[in-house]
Amino acid sequence: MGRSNDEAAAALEEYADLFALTGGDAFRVRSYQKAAKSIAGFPEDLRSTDVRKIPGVGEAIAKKVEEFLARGSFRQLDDLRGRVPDGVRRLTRVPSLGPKKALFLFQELGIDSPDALAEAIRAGRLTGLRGFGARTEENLLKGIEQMEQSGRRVHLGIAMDVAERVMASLPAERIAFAGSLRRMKETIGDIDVLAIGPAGLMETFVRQPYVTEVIAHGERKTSVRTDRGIQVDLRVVPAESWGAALVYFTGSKQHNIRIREMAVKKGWKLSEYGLFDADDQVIASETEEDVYRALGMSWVPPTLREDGGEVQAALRGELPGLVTLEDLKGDLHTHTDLTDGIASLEDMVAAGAARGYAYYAVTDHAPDLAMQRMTLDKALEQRARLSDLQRRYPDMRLLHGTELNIAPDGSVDWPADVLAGFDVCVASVHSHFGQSREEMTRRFITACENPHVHIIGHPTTGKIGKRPPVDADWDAVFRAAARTGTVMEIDSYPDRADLPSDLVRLARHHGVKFSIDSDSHAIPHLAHQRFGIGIAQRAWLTTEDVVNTWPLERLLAYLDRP
Ligand code: DGT
Ligand code: CA
Ligand code: CA
Ligand code: ZN
Repeated sequence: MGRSNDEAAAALEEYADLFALTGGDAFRVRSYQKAAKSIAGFPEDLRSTDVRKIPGVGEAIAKKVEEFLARGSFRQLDDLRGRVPDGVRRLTRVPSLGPKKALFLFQELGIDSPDALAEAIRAGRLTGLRGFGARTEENLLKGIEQMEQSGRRVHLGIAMDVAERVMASLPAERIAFAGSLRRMKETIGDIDVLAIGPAGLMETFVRQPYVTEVIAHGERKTSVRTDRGIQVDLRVVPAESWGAALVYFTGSKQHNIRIREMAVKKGWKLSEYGLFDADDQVIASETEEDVYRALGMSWVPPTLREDGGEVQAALRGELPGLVTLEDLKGDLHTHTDLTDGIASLEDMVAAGAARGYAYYAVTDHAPDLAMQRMTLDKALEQRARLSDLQRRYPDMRLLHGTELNIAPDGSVDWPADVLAGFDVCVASVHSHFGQSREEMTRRFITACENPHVHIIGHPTTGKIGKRPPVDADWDAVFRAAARTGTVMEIDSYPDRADLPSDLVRLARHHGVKFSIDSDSHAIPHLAHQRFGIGIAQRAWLTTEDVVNTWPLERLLAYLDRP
């Protein structure tokens, strides 16, 4: 996906926000949002396509996009930016606030930024206002805090995009990313790139079009800010210490400290240049394997390097055989344009087949998410189309599924006899995020106990930098999931990353199984499973733990659909 797609989509989304904020027609707001999604998910670069070919892009939007491509903005956007202070726009992004309330606060109380809102809540200025109870105020404060914390960190999808662009733009002899990105953390503070020569590499780097600011410019280390906000540190390292540098800059800091202790115990020194004996003679430095082997350990996969027991396991030669992308045999959570996806059933299925899957589940939304206008008739019609399509794909089993909504009391959309007709039922929370911990826990347990619910989708429902995870007693939820054989999803969509790896590890401890799904709303999203694999590896999962690595028969038996 070309970056002009992402940027144009972001501009349209901003325009939709501002348009809604200034009282614009809700139908048009939706059409801008839809077009933004459509553009972001369009597989070809905008600059080499006729924008009008993209679904959801009519003449008026096409003109705006073309103007955006020509000069980085469009007239109507400039206009609205002029009318709404920047702080108010940031205010709309406070999780659980939303544009209507944000504008109300701005007009009635002059609150013009997230900081100003926090201050007003603490000073009790919102007390007694309609729609702002004590629980709401508490959630708003939590949201503001979360926004500040994650403000400078970006999700893995953005960081990976930037890193790949940086690496492709530099004529290095050897280049790789390290740091939290290589460890596949859910959020990334800055991107660390290591390179070997040639002379002049740093000069080439600072001249790249994605560089918006040069923070530090040296021959060994250069740091820049990029047009996606995130900082990139480029380090040029000597060829003979490539392995030691990779170990050092991959981290984590805690992992480094742990292995440096081992070196010290042997009377050695470990640095970014190598492992050295007491006489400063190099013992190992060229490859990571050499360094770990000299310390008496097997090579540790980067996703495990968090000082979570991996060093002890590597010393004993007992590291787990981690699940890999190649192990995945299918996807159990995907959407089509019948609800909020942008590609047709036929196109999504073809894309799944192109990935070599043994099975592929279509799980469009169910009726309680009223916005999606789903009906039983539409679902059944889709089922018929899917079984027609099946004839074209002898090597891939098509599963007809649905993504149900878990109501506040834990019930789901359809009656049991309708649910029984689906091959796969994913059930997710899409509303009432602010329930108390007790209510939320009960809600999830009730959903797990429903014999027709196979998978809990994006369980914490958090969105990185946008919406905090819901509060639940996860130990109790995971115990219920293990007892009922309910699968917990690892939603690979990088702004969700849900479950996150720490909760996956906890769930695994309770005996829960997982499915690593893309939650695709467009064809390019299918590739997001690689981020879910990162989460799974960080939680030490093997193929035994992940149901969509299993052969079809075993999967169906587990889902109880022989
Ligand atoms: P981030 O950027 O916040 O997402 O996390 P990292 O892990 O990428 O951290 P960063 O960029 O500060 O540093 C990259 C790696 O360099 C880090 O994972 C380990 C190594 N490193 C940095 N500072 C230290 C240090 O003071 N001691 C040791 N042992 N290693 C360090
Ligand atoms: Ca970093
Ligand atoms: Ca760094
Ligand atoms: Zn969902």
